[in-house]
Formats: sequence, C-alpha cells, structure tokens
Amino acid sequence: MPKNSKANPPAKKSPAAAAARNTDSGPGRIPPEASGDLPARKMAEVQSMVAAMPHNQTKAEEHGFDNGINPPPGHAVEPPSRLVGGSTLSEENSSDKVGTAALDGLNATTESLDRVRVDSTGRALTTNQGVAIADNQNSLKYGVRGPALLEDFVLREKVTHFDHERIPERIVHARGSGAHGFFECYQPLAKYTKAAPFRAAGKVTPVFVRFSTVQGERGSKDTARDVRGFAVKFYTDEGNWDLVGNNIPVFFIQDAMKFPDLVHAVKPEPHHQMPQAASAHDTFWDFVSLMPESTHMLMWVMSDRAIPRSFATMQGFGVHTFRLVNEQGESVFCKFHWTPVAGTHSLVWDEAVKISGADPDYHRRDLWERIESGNYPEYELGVQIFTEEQAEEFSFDILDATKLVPEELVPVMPVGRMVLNRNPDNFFAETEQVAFCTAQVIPGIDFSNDPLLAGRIHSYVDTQISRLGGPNFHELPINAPLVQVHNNQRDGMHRQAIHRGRVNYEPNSLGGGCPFQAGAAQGFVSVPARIRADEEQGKVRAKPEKFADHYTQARLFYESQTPVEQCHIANAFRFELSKVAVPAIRERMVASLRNASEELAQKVADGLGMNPLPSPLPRALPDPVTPEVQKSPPLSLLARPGDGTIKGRKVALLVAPGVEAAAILRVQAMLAERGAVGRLVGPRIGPMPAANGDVVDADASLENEPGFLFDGIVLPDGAEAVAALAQDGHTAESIKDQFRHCKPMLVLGASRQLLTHAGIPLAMDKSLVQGGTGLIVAEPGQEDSAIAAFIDALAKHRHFGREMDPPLV
Ligand code: HDE
Repeated sequence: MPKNSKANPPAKKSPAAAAARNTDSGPGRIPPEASGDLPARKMAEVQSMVAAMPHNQTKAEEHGFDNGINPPPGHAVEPPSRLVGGSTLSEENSSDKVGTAALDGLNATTESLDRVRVDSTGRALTTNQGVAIADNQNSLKYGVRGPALLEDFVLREKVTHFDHERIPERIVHARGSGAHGFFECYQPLAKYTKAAPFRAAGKVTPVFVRFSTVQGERGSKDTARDVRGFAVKFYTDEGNWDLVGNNIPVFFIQDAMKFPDLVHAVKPEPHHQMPQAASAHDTFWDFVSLMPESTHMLMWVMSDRAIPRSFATMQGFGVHTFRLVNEQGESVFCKFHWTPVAGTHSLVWDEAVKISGADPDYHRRDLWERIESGNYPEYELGVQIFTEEQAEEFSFDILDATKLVPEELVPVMPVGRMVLNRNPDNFFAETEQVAFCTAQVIPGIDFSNDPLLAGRIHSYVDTQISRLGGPNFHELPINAPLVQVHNNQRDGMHRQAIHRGRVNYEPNSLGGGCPFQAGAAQGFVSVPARIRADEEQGKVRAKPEKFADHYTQARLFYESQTPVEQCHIANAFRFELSKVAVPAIRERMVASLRNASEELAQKVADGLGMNPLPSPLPRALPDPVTPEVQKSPPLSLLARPGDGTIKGRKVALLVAPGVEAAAILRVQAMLAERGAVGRLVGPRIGPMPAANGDVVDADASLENEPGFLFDGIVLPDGAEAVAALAQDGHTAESIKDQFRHCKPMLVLGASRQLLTHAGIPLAMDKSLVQGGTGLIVAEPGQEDSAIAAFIDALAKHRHFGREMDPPLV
C-alpha cells in the first residue's frame, strides 16, 4: 500500500503551475508562484538559490603555488528548503521499499556493519527474491523419473549463484586471515601530526587487520617460509587510512618497476606450476642472485621471522618512509612499527614443514581461537620520527625500501596499542572482500618519494577494480568508511548509493554548490616539500647513488642475530639453495653472500658441499659506506620475549588407560588459569579409565593432533598408561619433535622411559634437568615445583640450548 500520494497534486490553473510542470524548457522569468503548488514552489526556490551564486567565487584561487597548498573551502549557499535538492517531487510517496528521502547529508552505505548483517535463525529458506522455497531437495521434473525442467527457477538461481561464488584471488597475498579490533592512542601527537587516530589520549579508532602470506595461493599452507602481510585499515573519523605493511621492515626491491619480475620469479614456475608457496626453487634464486639489493631482505626471510609461531607473535612494519604532517603543515619523516605484546616468537623449520601437512590453517586457527577464547592479540604501535636534515646525514637513503633506520639512530616512540578482539562473521564478505589501498591516507599522513611506494599507490586501487568487479568496491560494507562519503562519482557496476538530486558535478549552483571542496583547513593537502627532485636533472629513470649500497644492512642484520639465529639463517640458505637445480645459481648466491658475511657464505657453502668458495660478486658501490652502527640488538627476534605470559599457548597432555590423572588435570587447570590450553591427547579420543578409577576424556588423539602442533608436552605418570603410550609409534614421534623443536617438556614419574624410548639418551636428560633448557623431569614427590618450572619454561617459548645440527633425534 502506498503510504502517501499527496505530494504531487495535479496541475493548478496558474502560469507558474503550468511552467513548473515542464521538464524540457522554462519561462524567461519565473511567474509569481501559485500558493501551495509544489512544482511552482520548487521552480521559484531553485531560481532564487541559483541566483544567489552569480559567479564561481573561488575560481581565482585555483591558481598559484600558495593557493595550491592552502586551497579555500568551496562556496555553498543554504537552500531555501529541502525541496530544491530532491530528484523528484514524488519522493514523499513512500512504500516499505522506497522509504522517503535521505536525511540531510546522509549516506547510509557508510554505517556500521549491522546494516548488512543477516541472521536466519527461525527463518524459512527463500530465493534471492524472497520467495519462500517449499522443497530444497529436488529439482523440478516432468514426472518423478522424467527430465528436469528449464522453468525450475529455484534450482537455476541456486546453481547459477554457486557457479559465480569465487572472485579472482589476490595476485600476491592471496592467503590471508582477518580480524576486527581497535586502535587506542596513548598521547596526543599534535606536535607531529593532525591525523585523527592520534588526536587525544584514549581515543579509540576501529580497525580491520588482514595478515597474509605472499607467495601461495588462497588455499595454501600458513606456515610457508615467506613474508607475512600485516595490513591495517583504520576507520578514522576523517576517512579510512590503510597502513599496508609486512612483518619484515625492508623489501626485496627498490623500484616498483621490478615488482612483477620479483613476483613472477617467486611464484610457482610457469611451465609446471611448482612449487606451491615456496621460494626454494630456481627462478627465485636466479632472480635474487642477480639483484644484490635483495640481500638484506634475504637475510630476513631466511631468518625465523619468515616462519612466525603466530600472527600474534610477529612484528609489523610500514616498510616505507612516510610523512607525518601537523596542523601548521610542518612535516617530518616517519617509519611505523607494530610490536606484539606477546613477544616475537617463531617456529623452527622442521616444525613448520610438519605443521604445513598436519594443519595448513595453523595461523588462521590460532588467530581465530585466540580471539574466541578472549586472548586478544595486542600490538603496540611505535613511530620513528626524523627530519629531512637528519635523513641527509644517514649513510643510507631513506627512500630505499631495502634499508631500515636502525633504532640506535632513531628510537621507536610508542604511540598507541591495537587490540584484535572480534572475529569476522563471514570470511568472504570481510576478509576476502576487504580492499587495502596504500593510496588511502588521511590528513596528517603523507607519502615520501620512495619509488616503490609510488608504484603501490597506483597498484592497489587498480588491482581491486578487477578483483572486486568494478570501481565501487569502496561501497562494500567492509571497505566503506565510517564517515560520510559525498562526491560526484556516479554509476559503475554494483552501485549501492542512490543519490538524491540532479547535481553530479562541481562547481554547481543547482545543488547550492554542494558538495563543495573542503579547503585546506579540513581537507587533505599534499605536503609540497617532498625532497624535491633536483630541477636540473630533469626527468630521469635512475636511482639515487646510495641505493647502490646493497650489503651494509644485510651485514648489520646478520651480525645483530644471536648465534642460534645465525645458525638458522645459514640452515635456511642451505635448504633453499639445495632445492635449486642449477649449480651456477647456487654459486652466484653464495658469491653474493660473501659481500654480506664471509662467515655466513662459508657456512652455506659447506652445507652445499661447495668447495672452493666462488669469488665475491662485484659490488655496485666500489667504496663501501661507513655505517652508523655495526650491531643493532633489536633486530634479533629474541630481543622481544614478550610479556612473560603463556596466553594462547597450547600444550599436549598425554593420557592413556591407567594414567595418573591427578597431576595431568592439575597442569591442565593451571594452564587454563593462565589463558593457555591443555589438551588431553590419547592414543585415541574418548573416555578412558585413570589409575585411580576416575575417567579421563581425551579430546584429541596422537594421530589427529601430532605433537608438533603444540607449544609444549606433558608426559604422564602411570605404569599402564606409559606402557600403552610406548606401544604407539606416534608417541615417540611427538616426543622427538618436541625435543627437536626445543619446546618445553614435562616428564612425570614413569614416563621417563618414554624419553629413552624416543631415543633421547638418559644422560642428556640428566644434564638438561638442571640446565634450564626446558626439559623438566619431575623428581618423585616434587611434581608441584616441576609443574611451576614447566610453566616458566613455556613462557620462555623455546630452549635452543639443546638444539643440534644435524638433530640428535
Ligand atoms: Fe603489495 N600488493 N605491492 N606490498 N601488498 C598487494 O593488492 C604491490 C609491497 C602488501 O591483505 C596487491 O589487494 C606492488 C610492499 C600487503 O589484502 C597488489 C608493489 C609491501 C598486501 C600489490 C608491492 C606490500 C599486498 C595484491 C611494489 C609491504 C595484502 C592484491 C611496488 C610494505 C593486502 C591487493 C591484503 C597486496 C601490489 C610491494 C604489502 C597487486 C605493485 C613493499 C600486506 O596491488
């Protein structure tokens, strides 16, 4: 039923009323209005509003440099009434579908996600047109055994929609996991930036974060050796700001021109499409060994940074140098750092390989479970702030994304924290459709001249247009900002907004000048001083001189690692290069490593049986620069052990019939109290009798949850249980993996013999009891102190003191 049909009454007998009913021409002068006649009133009001804007008042200010950096706000006039802004006089005729008119200045596509949430509880199935479906089991046929009919719109709609469920995956970073959360500012940063999230202490800005791997396809494993994307969308009250970073602060290349080459080289090789989600193959190493500027990044990706334990335990970096801009238009350079409160923890390679088979969703699951259980991942945002003058003094170029600014030169200043506290409702609608764009900055944040960043500013919008099917991806609920969007962009595929009025251009007077340009006071103005190119040089395709230093920071990174980490880096190069089939590529890479570290090159060469060492690669910069620092301890993963808690960790508590359940259940309770999860893992799942006659219920089995999926293991007491566990080959495997991966182990009572059974010599067990190396063998009657020691050991995460290469077991 129409709710109102009075708005546009039939024509009245007056010249104004007659003139106002034409849409193709009008009178020379507006005749006096016939009272109460809406078309006539609208005609008169439009005339008066347009007449109030006799010329374009800000036209003169479009010229000149000073106006360019300080543009005025546009000129707008107050409309005489709402009537003039409408598309149609019939807008008062409402129905349940059309409603009436948007409220003043409203764009409802920007409201919270509640506007598009769907809950089907208690509802019947319908088609997409809302028609209730009587039978969802059978297609429509001519007779029960007869042919299916084309008229079956229910079947055809269902199958057709299904046929188109997928969208193109991201060309890089296809595999990702997302979460909602918030950013909270510690202190106002007004001295440096007017950016909305940093306006006041305690100010909260909603965020959506997507973590990703780079190389693999959408369904590939989480634990590949790879860079992780760390992309944050801030829904600020001045528009969306996307900080699209990685978990490594530097990058492989210096210029966007090389990105397609890099990605082609690292992706599966084009002839046979192998290997999936791995850089250990010829084309990658062929490319990087010819690109010495990648050496620094190679150090990072061969380090344990590239196999994080969890998204919650890795750092994030903005990578490029950005600018912060304050109210006065003054700007400084800035590097962004995310530091996890839980510390930086990684897997070891053997473990990462095993996990990729047993649980390819390892990181996705971990993120999901942490949030579901209230152990919200938290990161501190820090900034390194420096001036252009400081930057000029550095031995490296701050526009070079293969370089970092050592913390010893510019300390990291904490400015806020980010907490991820809500899982998405729907993976596709949120995590898949989220569109990060480096071009999305807000007043107070600006770009530097980094040529890699420049390429990204173009690429992300471009990629979303094909990935998300057109130019209106910003209207998808997950991408829409929380603030109002008003401009004259119109149409395009999948447009949602229905714009009221006939004005879709600027300047205009028919819309009273609206929407008008915001001007410098409110709007985004690019910082004019951007390390201006030397005018005399003119247009050029070249790199600044300091970009030719390819090895100083690679050496800095390597030298800053602990011996264990250095060993892991050497092992990673050894593994990856051993997968390269062309020896000349291996040799070239080792030749390049010699420029970064002779020691590392030698270790890698030894591991590959390469003798003699190839000559070092010729350097692009003949005279090496003198770096400001030789070592930077914060570059070590072990520099950030975290807050000492065990929240979100997972421990396997082995059980079998006849287990001494009391101690195991005590460990489980103590873990739970501290936010960790202790799972009872048996030879099979389900209830089993304990030694004291109680029943314990295993919720995982040695088969379905292999030991390497856990952060620690507890071996139980109880002769019968130990005998049963010893008979299951999975037990020894789990114990070996825990041992090899240097994770904490608690051995209770009779289960000592499981250690021996797993090939861990008792002598080693004894030597390690006191060694603080995470293998805790409880002496009889001292279970409580052993459990406490185990929990301490768990907080330390890994105990590399017992690592051996090659591994003992
Ligand atoms: Fe990206 N990158 N990238 N990238 N990147 C994409 O955008 C690109 C670079 C990063 O979770 C694509 O939506 C170019 C550096 C992340 O959705 C694409 C260049 C850094 C994500 C693209 C770079 C990144 C992407 C693919 C060199 C770290 C995932 C699909 C000039 C600072 C965002 C898409 C998400 C995704 C282009 C280099 C991080 C093709 C051209 C350096 C975290 O537009």
